[in-house]
Amino acid sequence: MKLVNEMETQTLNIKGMTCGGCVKSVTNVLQQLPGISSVNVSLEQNNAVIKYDPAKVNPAQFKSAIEDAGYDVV
Ligand SMILES: [Cu+2]
Repeated sequence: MKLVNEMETQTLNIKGMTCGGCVKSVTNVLQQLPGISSVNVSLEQNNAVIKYDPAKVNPAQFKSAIEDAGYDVV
């Protein structure tokens, strides 16, 4: 029997996004990580909802990717 990997969802609050370009930057850096199923970044809510495969990526990588792009995770 083959088990499908269980996806997990994490929401991160982000500080420093001011426009659609910021949303795109954050979305892009997160999508470049391995094991990402979907990324939904909201400027209005200042957050990112990330669906990922915990076998392929460590959630700590989300924070450093966002910070490397110049934003803060709060
Ligand atoms: Cu911007």
